[in-house]
Amino acid sequence: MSLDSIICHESAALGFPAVGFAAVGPCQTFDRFENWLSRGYAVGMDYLARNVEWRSHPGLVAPEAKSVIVVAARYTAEPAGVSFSNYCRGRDYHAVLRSRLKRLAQTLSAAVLPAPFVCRICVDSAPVLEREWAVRAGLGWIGKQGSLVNPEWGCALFLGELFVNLELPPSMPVQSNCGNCRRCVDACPTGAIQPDGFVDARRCITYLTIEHKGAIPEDLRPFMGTSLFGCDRCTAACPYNRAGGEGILPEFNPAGPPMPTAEQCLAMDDNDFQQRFRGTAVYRSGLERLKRNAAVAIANRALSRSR
Ligand code: B12
Ligand code: SF4
Ligand code: SF4
Repeated sequence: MSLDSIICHESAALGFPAVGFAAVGPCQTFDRFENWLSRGYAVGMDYLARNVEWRSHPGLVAPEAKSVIVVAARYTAEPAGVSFSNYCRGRDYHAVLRSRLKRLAQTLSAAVLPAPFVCRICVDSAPVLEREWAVRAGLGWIGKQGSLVNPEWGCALFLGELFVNLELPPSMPVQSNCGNCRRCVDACPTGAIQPDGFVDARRCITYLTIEHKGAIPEDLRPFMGTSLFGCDRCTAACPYNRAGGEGILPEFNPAGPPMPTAEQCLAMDDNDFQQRFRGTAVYRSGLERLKRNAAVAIANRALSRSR
């Protein structure tokens, strides 16, 4: 079997419904990233403004890499009627994708023997423009809300990469197919999605509930509704998302213990928080922010009842 067939076969066996390859080279949209930063859209995510030029070429983070293997893992896009985004309602995707990519790397290492195999795994863990690499590896196109949209699976996807010292045949690019649709743009309550496709994180509920430190700006609180962690609105709106659970990894299966209500979050102590959220994406953000979000959600609910 050829190396690319081995990778495709093994990726599917590891539960990645989409995989593709791109040759390592300069990033094509680094200027877009710099433009996004210069407009202040990264707001309190200081780590994005550090070592900015590293994102301009993967060779700076993985010097021996010749190709990048990009995989996508599916999570559910179906509205669940809870205030936690679907993407955090299972195990932390960083750990889940990383451990499966390690297995893919082991398979590859054995397949290329006796040649040396060098690789770097990335799941939002290195200064890499992951969406650009997903487009270049033929996994889909950038939708109007800024997400990678796969024609078969939609946009409720996590991305992960393996930078490898192997020459792999680059995948065919996929043509953008949003057409006149603008459901995601219309679904965004805060106007965070700009006409040129940038997301102004200062107005994005995902940023505000997960990354933002300190109080939520008062003018944006009403738009959060009852959101406690993340926001699915622009993802869930996309007609390319597939119904049903096909291809969703068991770790991301939302049929786990019920998510707490805003009142239950407010009543949590550190111990309760650790018990409920250790190993999930919520854990990274901490109890203090969750309680802050819960207070906003409760106030919003009270306000909407009194109207
Ligand atoms: C910072 C960040 C955020 C910020 C800012 C988001 C943003 N749109 O910029 C906040 C906190 C708001 C956020 C929110 C979410 N995020 Co986020 N986030 C990131 C992170 C760490 C960096 C993104 C970044 O650099 N943004 C700056 C902008 C300018 O870059 P960009 O969005 O990557 O856009 C590039 C492409 O669009 C490219 N491009 C545009 N057109 C074209 C055309 C071609 C041909 C090519 C080649 C490239 C290209 O140009 C841009 C610059 O390179 C990445 C992980 C990573 N290291 O890449 C995850 C990541 C983008 N996030 C992800 C997810 C899942 C989300 C949420 C859905 C989570 C949620 N449910 O709450 C939301 C979606 C919000 C949205 N509409 O984007 C996934 C995306 C999966 C996907 N299907 O695209 C990533 C890749 C993490 C992962 N490993 O899975 N996120
Ligand atoms: S995640 Fe929510 S707030 Fe952010 S761009 Fe999408 S719809 Fe708007
Ligand atoms: S909702 Fe429509 S415009 Fe937005 S990404 Fe999906 S197809 Fe494109």
